Amino acid sequence: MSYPNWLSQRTHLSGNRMALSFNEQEWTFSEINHIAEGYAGKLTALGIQPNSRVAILSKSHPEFVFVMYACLHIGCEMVMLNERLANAELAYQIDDSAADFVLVDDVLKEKVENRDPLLFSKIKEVAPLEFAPQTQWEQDRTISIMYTSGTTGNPKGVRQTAENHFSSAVSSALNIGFAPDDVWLCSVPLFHISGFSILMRSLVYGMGVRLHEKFDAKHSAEELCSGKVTHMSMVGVMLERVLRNIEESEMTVSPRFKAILAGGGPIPVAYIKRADECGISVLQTYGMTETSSQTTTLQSADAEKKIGSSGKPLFLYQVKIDGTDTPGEKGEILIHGPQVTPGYIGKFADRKVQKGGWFHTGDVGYMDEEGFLFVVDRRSDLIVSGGENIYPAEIEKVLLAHPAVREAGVCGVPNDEWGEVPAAYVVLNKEIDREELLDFCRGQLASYKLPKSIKEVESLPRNASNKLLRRELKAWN
Ligand code: S0N
Ligand code: AMP
Ligand code: MG
Ligand code: MG
Ligand code: MG
Repeated sequence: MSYPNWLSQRTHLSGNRMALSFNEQEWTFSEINHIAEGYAGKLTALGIQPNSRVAILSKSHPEFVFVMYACLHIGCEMVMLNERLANAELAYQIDDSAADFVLVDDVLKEKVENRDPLLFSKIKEVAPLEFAPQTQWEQDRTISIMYTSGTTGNPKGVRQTAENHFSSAVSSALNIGFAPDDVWLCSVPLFHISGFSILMRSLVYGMGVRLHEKFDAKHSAEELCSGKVTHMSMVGVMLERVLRNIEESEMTVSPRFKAILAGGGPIPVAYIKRADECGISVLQTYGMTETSSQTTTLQSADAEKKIGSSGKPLFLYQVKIDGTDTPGEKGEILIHGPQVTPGYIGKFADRKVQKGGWFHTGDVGYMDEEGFLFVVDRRSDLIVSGGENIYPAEIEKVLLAHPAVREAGVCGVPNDEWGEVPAAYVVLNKEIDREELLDFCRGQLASYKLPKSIKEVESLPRNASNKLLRRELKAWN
């Protein structure tokens, strides 16, 4: 099975509609398609071909979108790099993905030294070769690869195919609805599925995307009130900041604004109530990189009576609780549907992602009598800080590499701003200044992963087979 090239098809069907807007500039689908074809000719001249694996590191601005759409036209697999990561973390992903090319926004070039990056400025200067876009996209074509942290401390590269993205976009529209003049505000990162899925919806629906280079709560609040946008995706901390801006200003939310899609982690019920007071409907969603964004979403009509729930599965999807059909009984959340990744790449390429046709999320939840999903606990030990995932093992590994550290244990602790943040406990060989230890971590970990506290202890809680008991660490806080 194949799809027609989405960019070409979208241009053919609704070329005059607004595709992208950034600051004061706007591009229609015809314009963006033309620009993307131009970039594709340049990338072809640089040696990029169908099936090339291309890692991309960029800030959120139109050029990033042009480059990605050019890669779509050529038929590349795009490895989406997180600009917040430390150089060592990026190097791991570039190596693990065996990327043929690394395309880099000039302002981020220091992050990928010695990687022979193709800078955006260089791409722009190249004389293009003759280029004809692929006409058909195989359903199982890998469009994007996103790294998600893993229990062992080694991130896993998740494949997201054309079918995954297509079904995700269609299911989202069947749930949320869609009108031709909808505009989705994107200030979540384009390298996460939260942001990338907005581009996929744009191509599939012919919907406009309003792009912000960086999340700025005041700017976002103004957009919600100006009537320029109809939807916005957010994680909890963003929602809180935007609400505070609206509450503290004279502004009111435009009647044109339809909904906030809120996910990436639990959304405190208090935020949803505050949003309601501001006249904003919040659609709470449960999804992940492995499911190309939403799997369940709570309709605004159900928001009040099912507050705290992540809703029901979208039309094409199924969710069940492992080992039980009894409402209220907790267990691992299992997912089935065309949005589920076919698997990982690199080190984890052989790992089976489904058992008996079901993707095992590692998250714990229950269904109520009416089939609404409540997520009660995250995959083992996963810390979600402001929508960014952190596994304790990533931090422990780095701490242990320091000669002064004999043992290290990390767990998540509740935090008002970020939801949860990492806290570290160390057994030392010799005295060391906390700041020195943090500096050591700083070179190897993204700054959001730096432990918010490091406490020295005599020993760490372990079971009979010497396994670290992170749950007990948690209780120490
Ligand atoms: C919340 C954000 C915007 C905060 O970043 P901000 O304020 O721009 O920070 P900076 O100015 O860059 O840095 C200032 C200091 O703050 C630290 N910091 C930044 N972010 C974090 C963080 N997350 N946790 C802890 N600290 C953080 C910096 O390190 C810096 O510190 P110093 O000064 O010490 O260096 C930003 O974090 C953000 O964009 N978060 C959202 C990320 C995201 O989108 N996550 C979702 C990932 N999940 C998915 O994509 C699957 C779910 C999904 O698809 C979805 C999710 C949401 C909505 C819809 C969907 C959907 O299904 O469609
Ligand atoms: P990622 O793929 O990196 O975005 O991580 C997805 C993980 O975030 C899920 O497996 C959950 O652990 C967590 N998560 C996402 N949405 C929710 C939600 N609505 N409630 C609780 N946890 C969530
Ligand atoms: Mg992740
Ligand atoms: Mg107000
Ligand atoms: Mg050591």
